[in-house]
Amino acid sequence: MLDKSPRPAVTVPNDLAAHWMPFTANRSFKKNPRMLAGAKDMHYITVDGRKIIDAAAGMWCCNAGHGRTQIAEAIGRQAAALDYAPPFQFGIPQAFELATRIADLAPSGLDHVFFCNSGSEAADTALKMALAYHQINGQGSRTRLIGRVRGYHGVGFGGTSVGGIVNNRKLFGTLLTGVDHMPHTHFPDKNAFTRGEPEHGGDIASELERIVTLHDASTIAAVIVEPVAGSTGVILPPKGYLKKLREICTKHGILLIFDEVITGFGRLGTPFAAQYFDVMPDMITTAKGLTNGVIPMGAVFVTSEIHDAFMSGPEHMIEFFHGYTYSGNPIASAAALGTLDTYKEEGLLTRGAELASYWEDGLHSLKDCPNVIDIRNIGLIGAIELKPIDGEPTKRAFNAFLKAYEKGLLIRTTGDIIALSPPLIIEKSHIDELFAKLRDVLMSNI
Ligand code: PXG
Repeated sequence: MLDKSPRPAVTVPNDLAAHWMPFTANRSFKKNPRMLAGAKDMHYITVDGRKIIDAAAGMWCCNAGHGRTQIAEAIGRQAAALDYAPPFQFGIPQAFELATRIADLAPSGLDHVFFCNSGSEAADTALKMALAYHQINGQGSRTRLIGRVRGYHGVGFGGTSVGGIVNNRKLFGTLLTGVDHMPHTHFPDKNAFTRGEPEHGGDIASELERIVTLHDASTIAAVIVEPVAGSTGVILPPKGYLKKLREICTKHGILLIFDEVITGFGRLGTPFAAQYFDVMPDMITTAKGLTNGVIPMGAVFVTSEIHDAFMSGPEHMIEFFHGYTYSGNPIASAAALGTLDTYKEEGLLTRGAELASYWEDGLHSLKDCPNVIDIRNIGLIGAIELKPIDGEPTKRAFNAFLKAYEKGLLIRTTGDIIALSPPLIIEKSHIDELFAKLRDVLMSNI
């Protein structure tokens, strides 16, 4: 029998059972929920009115901080004027304007943009484009996709297949066939406590050459990597590594895809990591910071060479059989345009460069705290790796996460690593506050 009795209007529901939360320890959360009710600039407000400083930009997305009126107003105006438009065979001016503006921010050559709704969809879109491109180009034998151990490209079957985090893969069957993985670039023995790009390990890029020799270049479509790996706990590219990958891909006609879902839109102090490292990929995938995290949206940037290869055949025919109901959605496009205006007016896409050394100094000042086995940083990204508790991996970092929340600090943890990626509006005083709180956490017997 359905219970049709009216429910009282409550701010926080008593029953948390129905919502199966993503990437969350559901039972632990529901015993002791962490509920957020508001956010402004650098802070969240909990349902019980506590102020929490955001050291994670939500989850690597709110680069302009929270509660930005320009974005909210752009969304409101767009919802009133045109709420939804079919994106197949129809267009809206905002999506075209947005594509032009973000293509202008991207490294020159990446002149075309395909919209989707998330980083996962961006990864799957880029992989499908790579396969289709080679087919159209008369190289249909190029079907293999190469990812990297500890890589993260979202949770679609494509992204999961090229991804390299075992817990994200192990329960999901055989995934895509014809996928191989390069080794990761984490060498704590040699690079621990490095500031910025690690000195050692760039040569590991030559493992790609070994993989090419094994399968033959004629079977390989694309290589996908995060320029800075985020989800796995911040792994940096050693000096020369990305350039070497580019050289090997170029030599063998393999497309190079940079997954810039976390590095795109200013995280390293340049609009994209490709510019920071001065390495030009054939495609870039983005999401998160594109709309300041406010509305789901992703985008894949491609070179004219790739785009133009599709623009053949009869003109009345669809060129690429791919797309989403919400590709270039009006509200998402408006949110992204409002976000870009905010980034531009406040110089946020390059602000990280000004703050990086102050950030680095604050982060590395935690070196003396107990159980800290590595600290690494680049742009406005930081990571603190903790010594695991014997026999209980991940617990120490999770304890730190809980303790931080208690003390008014929001961080991300993965494995035994604390990852930090604050909004790019952060001030030096916030950096001081954040690391003082974190010191307090690390000193508190976690
Ligand atoms: N690629 C990369 C590089 C990412 O970091 C995705 C793809 C997937 O994006 P969507 O929008 O489908 O979630 C991501 C997502 C973390 C963390 O704590 C990072 C992500 C997601 C969840 C947690 O580092 N990034």
